Amino acid sequence: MEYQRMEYQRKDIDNNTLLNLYKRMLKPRMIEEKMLILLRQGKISKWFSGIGQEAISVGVTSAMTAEEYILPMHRNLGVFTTREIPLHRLFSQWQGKAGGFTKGRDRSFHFGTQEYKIVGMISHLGPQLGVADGIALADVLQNRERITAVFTGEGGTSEGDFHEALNIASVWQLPVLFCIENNGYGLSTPTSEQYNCENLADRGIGYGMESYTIDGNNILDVYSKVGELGQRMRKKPGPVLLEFKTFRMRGHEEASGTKYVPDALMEEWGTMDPIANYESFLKEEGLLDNIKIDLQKAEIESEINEHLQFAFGEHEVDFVESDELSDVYKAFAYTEARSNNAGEKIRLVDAVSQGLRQSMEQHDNLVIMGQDIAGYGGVFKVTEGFVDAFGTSRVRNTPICESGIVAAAMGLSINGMKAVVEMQFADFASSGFNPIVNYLAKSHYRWGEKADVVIRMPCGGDVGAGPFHSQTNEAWFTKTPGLKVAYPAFPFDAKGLLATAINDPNPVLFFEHKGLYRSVYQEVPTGYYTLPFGKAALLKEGHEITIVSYGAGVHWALEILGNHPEIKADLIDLRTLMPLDMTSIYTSIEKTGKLIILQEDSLFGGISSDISALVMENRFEYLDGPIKRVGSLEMPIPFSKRLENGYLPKERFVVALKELLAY
Ligand SMILES: Cc1ncc(C[n+]2csc(CCOP(=O)(O)OP(=O)(O)O)c2C)c(N)n1
Repeated sequence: MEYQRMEYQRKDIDNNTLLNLYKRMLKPRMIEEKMLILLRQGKISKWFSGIGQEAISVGVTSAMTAEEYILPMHRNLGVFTTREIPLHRLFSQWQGKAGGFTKGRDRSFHFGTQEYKIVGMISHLGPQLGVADGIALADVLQNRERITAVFTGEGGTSEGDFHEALNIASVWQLPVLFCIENNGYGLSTPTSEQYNCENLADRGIGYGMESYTIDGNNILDVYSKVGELGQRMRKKPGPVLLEFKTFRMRGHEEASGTKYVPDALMEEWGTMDPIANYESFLKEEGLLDNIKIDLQKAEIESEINEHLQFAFGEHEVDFVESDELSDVYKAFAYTEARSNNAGEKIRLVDAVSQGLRQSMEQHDNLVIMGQDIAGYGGVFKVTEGFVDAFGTSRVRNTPICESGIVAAAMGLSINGMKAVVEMQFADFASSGFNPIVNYLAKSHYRWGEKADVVIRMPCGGDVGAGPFHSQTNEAWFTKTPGLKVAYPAFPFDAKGLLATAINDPNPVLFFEHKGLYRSVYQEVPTGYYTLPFGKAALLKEGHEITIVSYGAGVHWALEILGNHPEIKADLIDLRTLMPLDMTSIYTSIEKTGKLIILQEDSLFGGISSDISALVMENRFEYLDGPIKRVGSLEMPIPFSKRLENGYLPKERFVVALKELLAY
């Protein structure tokens, strides 16, 4: 085929580098050609092709230093090969074998590796853009002169995550290279149905950032531009948006074909193949001839074959339940810290604030992020005065973008820091739900990467705040393996559990009941201390019945028991919901034979249902009556006081308690 001659400008690039760039593009191309054969033979399951887009992956990666993070997508094999990952590891990864990067737990390019400073995508595409922000922020805070590059297709730019990540990077002036690979189609959707502006790079103006449109098939344009930008961004941090124009020469994945792509377009882009054109250029420069090309190809081919044999020889991963379960969380050895200081009587909100402040003193790599948390001190004033103590680098006001900030917290963790994110109200975690349940929760299981992030969740009703400022949404998270969930009811617990949550490298959702913030007082040691997760507290002892609750429910139960001294009950405050202390519940049931569980949230699908099921399965023979669950009604939480009282379970609880006692 005749190749359209592309304009190559070698500038001051030496011959060695010119040839290296060629070899680096050839390698992913040849691997892909091999994979297409294996796919037809049924030896691999799926393939997302980057054929025709190699110049972007190779050009960007070659212009970066080995310690700088890259966050690639599903068509960026050239990133992995340019970072010189041994091919057999990639082959094992694609075959789901143990020698890959995920022990068979995730497919294709869905993995990261700290060793090669690559953080792979999750399927949801967009969240990794915010992760790049966090990685870059960690570099800036630790005065490392580095850039971070993150990739997205043009389809992915339609996600809100794209907007959030670019906006954050610009507001915070983070050294992130946002690389859009505009390859014409997102699955079958052409660009005309994806966005309505001429160039995606033009969006840079709206975000207040520099941006460029680059011929993504021209390796020297890519390499030179990224090299030049990188040099500047390392010295003077700030984001840049790059739109690489290219084309997807094969189907979205191999099975889906390209019927919907006009032939003329395929032909036109076929003449702009990044490797064939570059080959012609190197021949003209006198650096390459057919003999050298054949030699180069033979060398790569034998490397591919040798590594393929190795990967094919590896065993399939066996299912060992304990191995799978033990990798869901990073191992964390709880160490107890005690405070011998005399206590002072403080409110729950003060205890959270104190705990957070003392953790900031303990960990100088801890960063807090949230809306209005800096000078203003947060809407509940938990971080009041923190800026004076720790500065605005570590106590960061954020734009209103929960998803982007949760993703950025993950990026901080990947790059060696700790993060606490304050949701202004727990209700708004829905806007950051995707990265919490898909990114934070699954990273350790997928590729062994911790998510050292605590998300503070001011939650709860009985405050007359209506459907969007009163929810207690812990059940959204207790359902998701990989997350821990704390829900203290008292100042002493809140302070100690928060310190532990921050020490723990796993993601923790930390629920703080707004109704308790300023109504519950307790004597709390003034110094730093920790409390263990998974240990419930037995607040009252009695032989007639076991009451299990957490959060505000504990106080409702205490009030009712206070009004009814004739009821002899064990009252268990769970304190953390994941891990859940079933042992304390079982011990109590063995004594009382009756169980009632009180939760503030609407009943269906909540933790009380699981506690009930577990007791039925494991302590049925001790029960002297049916287990009772009491929760709010199956409806959104209403605003006006009478409606809210009707919704909440407090009054139904007394009735159910008496019924069960009389059973
Ligand atoms: C949130 C989400 N929605 C939909 C999909 C399904 N999906 C996977 S890739 C893709 C197309 C992506 O297009 P683009 O970002 O342009 O990248 P390209 O595949 O063209 O490289 C779609 C729709 C997904 N993975 N995640």
